[in-house]
Amino acid sequence: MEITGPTGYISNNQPSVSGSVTSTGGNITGVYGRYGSGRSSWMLATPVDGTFDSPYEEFVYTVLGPLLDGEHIIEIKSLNEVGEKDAVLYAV
Ligand SMILES: [Ca+2]
Repeated sequence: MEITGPTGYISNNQPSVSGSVTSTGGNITGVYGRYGSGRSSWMLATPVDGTFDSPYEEFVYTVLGPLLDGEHIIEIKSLNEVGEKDAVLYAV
């Protein structure tokens, strides 16, 4: 499974992370994001094509509320049918 997305600093206080996931272990069943030093609960990202149901999916994850200025970590994970997980961190 691979996750790609933007890197670097952005100026939006309510950032979105977008990217794509390719699974070699069956269909993708979900892509989730969370953020913050205490880590919010995992929230389902939005599938660009409407449903997480195939081996390749594009997603968009937007944080729930505005972030304070400064550096924040957004964590993205994906799950597939055989239970494999992958995760990546973004600094914004
Ligand atoms: Ca799909």
